[in-house]
Amino acid sequence: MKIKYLALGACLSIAFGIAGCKSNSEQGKSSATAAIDIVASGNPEVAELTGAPKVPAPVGNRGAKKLIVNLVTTEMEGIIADSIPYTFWTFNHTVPGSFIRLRVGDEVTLNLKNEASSVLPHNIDLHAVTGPGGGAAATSSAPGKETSFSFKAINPGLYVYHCAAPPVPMHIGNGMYGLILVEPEGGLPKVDREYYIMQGDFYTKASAIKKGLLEFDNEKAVAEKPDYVLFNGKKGALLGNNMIEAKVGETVRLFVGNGGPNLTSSFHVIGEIFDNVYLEGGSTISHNIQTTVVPAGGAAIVEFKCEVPGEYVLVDHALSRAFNKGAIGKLKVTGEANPKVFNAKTLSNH
Ligand SMILES: [Cu+2]
Repeated sequence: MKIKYLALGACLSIAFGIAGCKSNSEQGKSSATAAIDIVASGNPEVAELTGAPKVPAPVGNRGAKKLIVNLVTTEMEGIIADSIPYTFWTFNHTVPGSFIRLRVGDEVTLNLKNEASSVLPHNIDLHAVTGPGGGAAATSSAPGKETSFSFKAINPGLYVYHCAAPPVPMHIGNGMYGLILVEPEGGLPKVDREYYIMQGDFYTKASAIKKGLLEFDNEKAVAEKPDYVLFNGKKGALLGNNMIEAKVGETVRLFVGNGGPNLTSSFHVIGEIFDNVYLEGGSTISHNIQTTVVPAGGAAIVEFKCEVPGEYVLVDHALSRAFNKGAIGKLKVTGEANPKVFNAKTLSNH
């Protein structure tokens, strides 16, 4: 009798499990389909864009809008580590490129200008875009030229964008990537602090043109053996005076992306546990996660409350990358000690 009930229970839970899965996937598709019919109102406005680790203001409760996103592609010298210059290729002069923040139903006109001083054509493939190449062919821009296309954001999530001009690994390897967030209707839940962090792997060799300058090394890239693995395009971008900050009692949300071009990140904050992770930047939220996978060309949103003051180390937990190649940063949490949660005791030496 008992066994019969157990079997019946198992059958029912399997049946409901399958039904649940089905309705979830259908839900995702139908919400994207429904988003096509959301009316974006008002005159077009220029979108607020920010450089890492800052993010634009949350969308909150606003309706869908018409937005203009202006991006410029550049080839420029910057510092990769310890005063060492490197020829970066960028969106809006920074690595990663500007953070773009939308809501579902927004209608975006994306203007891409390739600076006249560029040597090569550039373009943009936004993973948030439904359409051929994510916009890559539509935005292919020769030096000095500007292109434009429009799209409607129909799937919520945190997405990577990158240059897709050939050779693509070289354009990405030089820093041509960034994040675009599409918030759901009503916005993401409010938190106290939000930051933009993007990992990338860099392959370098001495420039033949200028002494001391480093440039992209294709052989190392093909072998997937980077010299640097960095957060926000520079060794120490999140260390010293550049640490990100929070106070005890605050909730922190990190928008974490990985430009690659090659390595998958094992993103971890030493001494913290992620209360929430939007897995792969999508709509499934997992809880109590120690380390989350951020694939090349992918993202994750992590959230945690800061209960104890101190310095928390952000790493790619493939730790040689953190301690030998630069994938390390810090979050500084200030405020009252919280001995109920953490209490360090000094013992005598006897
Ligand atoms: Cu490019």
